[in-house]
Amino acid sequence: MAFMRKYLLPILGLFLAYYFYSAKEEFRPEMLQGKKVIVTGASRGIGEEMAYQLAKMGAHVVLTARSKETLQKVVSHCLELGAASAHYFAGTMEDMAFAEQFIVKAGKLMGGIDMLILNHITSTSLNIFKDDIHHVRRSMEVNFLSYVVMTVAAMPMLKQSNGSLVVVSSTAGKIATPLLASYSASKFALDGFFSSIRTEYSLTNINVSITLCVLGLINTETAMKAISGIIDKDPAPKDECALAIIKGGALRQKEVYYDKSPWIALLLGNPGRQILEFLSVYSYNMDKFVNK
Ligand code: NAP
Ligand code: 4JX
Repeated sequence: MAFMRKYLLPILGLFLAYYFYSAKEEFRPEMLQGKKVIVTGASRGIGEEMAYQLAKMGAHVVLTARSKETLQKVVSHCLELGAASAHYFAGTMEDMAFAEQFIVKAGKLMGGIDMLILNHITSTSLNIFKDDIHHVRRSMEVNFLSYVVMTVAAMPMLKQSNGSLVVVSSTAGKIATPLLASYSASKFALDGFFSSIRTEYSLTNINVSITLCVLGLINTETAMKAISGIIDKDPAPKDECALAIIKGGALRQKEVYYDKSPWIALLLGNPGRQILEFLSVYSYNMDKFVNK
């Protein structure tokens, strides 16, 4: 009890004060003007919406997904909406060589990268997990491993621009979600990996922001088809969701919560985890790793 009164409560107080009173920068669409942005999974759904919003803000965009024809249409629409430039490279994120080469080519084409938005996922239906190991492997490779491969390839360019990495995840990457075990595992993996390297960057003075976007159910065609007849839940709109992701990345926020219910952000904020992460950092001596 004495320990709690002496240490834990003051720390919690300081932490909450910092959280609520630290000056928050306002988002302005001009922040994206002329910026060099990559969006994966951009042929439909939230990725397509993000491409259009970025185009309206005057960004340079390079898009990817598997379907060449659809990407061509999205790129044309981006140019109509005012993109500084718009290009695509089609390929599958099951192929790690494609994932890496895509980043190299996109970086060369734009002369650098300011923001990398990792958004694609492999197709997933709602099912009780029995024995589909192939889907577990594909989910981990497409939804997680390809994100890591692209991050590695983009990091020299993101360091150069003091840029932003944006990782699109889900509430299924924060809480247990029945019927979506493989998908949920791949989204939890994103949190473990990208939150850990975010702390490493902060401790070793690497100025690349990492934003993890925790989305609830969104009204994309894929999602509406997948839940039909199984879940009766009101989805949030994909255009507003796309803007929330871009804003979070531009403002260099650690996490973005976007869901129909405001309770999600409050309940998943997890002050226990934040305090433990904040405190654990003090036992590390990072001298050995700085500037390596
Ligand atoms: P979506 O509409 O199904 O779009 C998925 C995108 O990924 C498409 O552009 C698709 O294009 C691409 N893709 C699929 N397989 C691929 C592969 N093997 N290699 C490369 N690209 C591939 O998805 P969404 O609903 O917008 O979801 C976008 C993000 O939001 C995901 O990270 C998802 O986890 C997250 N999220 C969505 C919801 C929701 O309710 N919609 C909820 C929480 C989180 P091609 O088929 O042409 O390749
Ligand atoms: C069904 C359901 C219910 C998600 C987050 C989520 C994704 C999955 C499964 C959506 C796009 C899709 C197909 C709740 N949540 C979710 N899903 N919360 O990320 N779902 C569906 C729907 C992959 O491609 C509460």
